[in-house]
Amino acid sequence: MQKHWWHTATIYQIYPKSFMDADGDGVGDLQGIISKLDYLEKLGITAIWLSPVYQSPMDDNGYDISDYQAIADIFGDMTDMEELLSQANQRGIKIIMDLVVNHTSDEHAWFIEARENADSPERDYYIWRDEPNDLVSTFSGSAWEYDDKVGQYYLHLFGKKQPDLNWENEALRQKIYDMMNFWIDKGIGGFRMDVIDLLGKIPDQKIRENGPKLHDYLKEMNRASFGKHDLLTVGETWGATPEIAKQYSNPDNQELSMVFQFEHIGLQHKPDRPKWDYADGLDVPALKCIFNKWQTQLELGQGWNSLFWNNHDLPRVLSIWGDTGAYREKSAKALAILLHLMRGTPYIYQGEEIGMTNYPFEHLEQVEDIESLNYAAEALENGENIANIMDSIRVIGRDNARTPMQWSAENQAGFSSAAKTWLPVNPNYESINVAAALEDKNSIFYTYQALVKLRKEAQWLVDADFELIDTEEKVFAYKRYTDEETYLVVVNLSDQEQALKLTCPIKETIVANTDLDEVVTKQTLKPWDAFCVRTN
Ligand code: TEU
Repeated sequence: MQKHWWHTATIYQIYPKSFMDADGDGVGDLQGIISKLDYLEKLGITAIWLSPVYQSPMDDNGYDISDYQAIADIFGDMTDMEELLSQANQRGIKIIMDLVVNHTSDEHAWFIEARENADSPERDYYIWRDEPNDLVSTFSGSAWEYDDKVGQYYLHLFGKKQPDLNWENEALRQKIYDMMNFWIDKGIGGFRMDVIDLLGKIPDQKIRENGPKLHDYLKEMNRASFGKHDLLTVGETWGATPEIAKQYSNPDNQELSMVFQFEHIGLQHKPDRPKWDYADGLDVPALKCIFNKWQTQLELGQGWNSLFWNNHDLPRVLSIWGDTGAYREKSAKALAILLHLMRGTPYIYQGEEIGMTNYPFEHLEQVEDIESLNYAAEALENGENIANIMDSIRVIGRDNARTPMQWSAENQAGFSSAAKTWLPVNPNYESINVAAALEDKNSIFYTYQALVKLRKEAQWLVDADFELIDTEEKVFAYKRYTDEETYLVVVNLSDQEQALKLTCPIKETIVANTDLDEVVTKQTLKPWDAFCVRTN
């Protein structure tokens, strides 16, 4: 198998509005990110996945792009972007851009021209129909919006201000590849591809994900842009199975490096229910089955996994699956150890490395996220009571991941000098912040730092096979083994003691959040105990 830099990389996701505000307007910006590169270098990450910074009316915080080759004013300008690239590269950090090409903003010049001029080439860049069908938007309501000027409906699988692009149009596809090359020429490290599995949609047949031409488009995109360079490409694919993930990520297919699969994230809500109908607690046996499937079915050389608990669309993992009370630090380390020692490329979402938690949202007025707001409006219309709606938003709404990064115990958590930030700072910032984490040698931060370093240095993390070990229900244990070595990873995913039979002698401790001697003597795991050892 050809080795790439991203096989041993850990990626750090930045949500620009919430990372660091340098100009004091209450919103994060590029200069803010630049000012924190030393911190990221200390953490040791190889690349930053930068959520969108392009020009945008920010209806969906930048996932609604009005110019792919310009920077949003609130974040800075192209000079700042170039400075970020060069300052990051000097520290050995690559920048992965977010590629949002399923849709544009309705304020993109293409859409404006498409609406105004029936004869323009741009008209066919979007998807128009005389009559809507019953496709619904991910952000509630019909996926079709009537346009007065055109006298037809356009498709929007997300917000009304996010019209879907028509990938059947060859000229449009070429424009996208040209835009990708513009960024590649600037020296970026790759692309994270927003809802990439929707590109092959056939709205008339109500096919959204995994349409028949999807992989042709990706092969074409690969040939026309990143294929000639050693870049990381990761597709966001909510509907991927291991079989589908192999189609994307098998090197022979020349499509993408890897995809984000969301099967484990599906455990956050009740089966076959909308995400708002969240599940109580973590179904550990189900989680084990899912990771076992992905780890064993994406064989080395035939596919590659990405590993994540968090992103900007998800609740904070500690709040939904970990512990935010007495075991906050321990459960954060346990979840990190579980994830980072599997095969794949791990992703850390800003604040995860210091154990940030959900925000205690109480009123709808505190909510910014379009998905949550549209859901609330629809649910209220259907007679749902506001307390239940707020309960769902508090547990699973996207704004939980988007409150400002907590840098210190100072005003606004050191994120901004503004009196009011775009989303409020979590009131727990006085104890949960970067400054405190850096001072404490036992903090979550240093466990992440150790895992990132291990990922760079330990070849077995790439090569070794995975085998799930049968244990107590709430214990997640697996082996990674090569011909020469065997590593054992054991994680207690509960706040109860668990029995453990350690049969092999420990040759070397790789990482642990607990006193291993005690575990061995008592053959018992304390709440949230986690470790990795080499057993031969
Ligand atoms: O997310 C895709 C997507 O489907 C999400 O809306 C997701 O399903 C939802 O948040 C989970 O409930 C991507 C981006 O990551 C997201 O931020 C964008 O809003 C969306 O695409 C549209 O670009």
